[in-house]
Amino acid sequence: MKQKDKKVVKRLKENLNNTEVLENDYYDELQGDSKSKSKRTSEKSRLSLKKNLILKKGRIVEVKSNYLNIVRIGDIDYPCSISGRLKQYLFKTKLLTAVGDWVEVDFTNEPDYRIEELLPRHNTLCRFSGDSFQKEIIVASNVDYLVITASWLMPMLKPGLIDRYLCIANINDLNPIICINKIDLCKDISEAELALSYYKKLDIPVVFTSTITFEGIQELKDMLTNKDSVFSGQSGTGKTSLINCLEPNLNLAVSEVSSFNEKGVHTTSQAQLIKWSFGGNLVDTPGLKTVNLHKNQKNLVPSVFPGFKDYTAQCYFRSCTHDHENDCAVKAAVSEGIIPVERYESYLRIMESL
Ligand SMILES: Nc1nc2c(ncn2[C@@H]2O[C@H](COP(=O)(O)OP(=O)(O)O)[C@@H](O)[C@H]2O)c(=O)[nH]1
Ligand SMILES: [Mg+2]
Ligand SMILES: [Zn+2]
Repeated sequence: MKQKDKKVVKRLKENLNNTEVLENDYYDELQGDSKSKSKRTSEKSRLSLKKNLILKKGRIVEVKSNYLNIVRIGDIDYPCSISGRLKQYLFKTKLLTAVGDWVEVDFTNEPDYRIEELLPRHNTLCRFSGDSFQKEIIVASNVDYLVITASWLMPMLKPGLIDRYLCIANINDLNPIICINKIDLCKDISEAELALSYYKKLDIPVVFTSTITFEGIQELKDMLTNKDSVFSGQSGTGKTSLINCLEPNLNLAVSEVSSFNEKGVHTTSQAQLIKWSFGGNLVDTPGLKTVNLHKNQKNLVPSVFPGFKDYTAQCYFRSCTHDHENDCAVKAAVSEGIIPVERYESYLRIMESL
């Protein structure tokens, strides 16, 4: 154990003097990414679960703080605290729980509702704190779709940005949907089809929409029905308009709230799970503009870049970066015209930026 970690463990032990936790458990929590951490937490917490609790399964729809979570059980939202037992396993994460988490709530001391168990997360959508620590922050968990929102014009379609979001979707285990909005501004639809053909060939769902002519709105709604989705994309592409179009009654404060208010004071702008009337949920995440690729994820990009997966296995070097290496299946596919050179250049730009 590193000296620095030893100090942290000592301090944590002092804070938790009533609880029995193995030193290894502390060390565990200092390691690994949020996803594996949450899995371990869930496993360990189950081992020490108290008896005779009245547990009901629910889903976190809002995280107000580490002390107050809103949990939806059936159709009712309950304010819940987190049991001390659970906290001890989660101490190293900035926020213990995330919107979208499935949890078990104890009703023994009603109306003092307490989260006693965190069920394993299927996936987590993470971003990295802006400060120099670049700490991983879970924006939401158990999300089905990342709706990558771009506009045909104003702002102009940037396939390079779509590539970046597709990498993020792959890394986070989210299913992508590419939504090209403002299609009313496209004079010739075959141009748009051509621009997106690479992704369509990869079986990534692409939908062309307009919140003015309503083209594609029903198609998008059908895709999102009974699923949990998060919209992400450059500002001005029409995310708020699309959401209000899908759910006119919502009239969202779809919050592109920056994390600083006018006075420059930091406001917590947490995610929220909002029910669609047609089934499923919208994950409204004010901070999602900052979802980004982290430099520690650079080694993943050669395999998660859209369309590269099948080639990566055929490269001579197992950790081929498809750049300077000989015998590279990706570069071969580019020279044969199977992978468009624009996509390959986009890949190189992403790699260079990390
Ligand atoms: N032409 C056109 N403009 C749109 C469409 N959807 C949204 N807009 C406009 O694009 C601008 C940005 O929309 P907004 O929903 O705020 O984008 P957001 O920043 O991604 O949430 C607004 O002026 C909208 O009126 C569309 O389908 N076609
Ligand atoms: Mg908006
Ligand atoms: Zn290669």
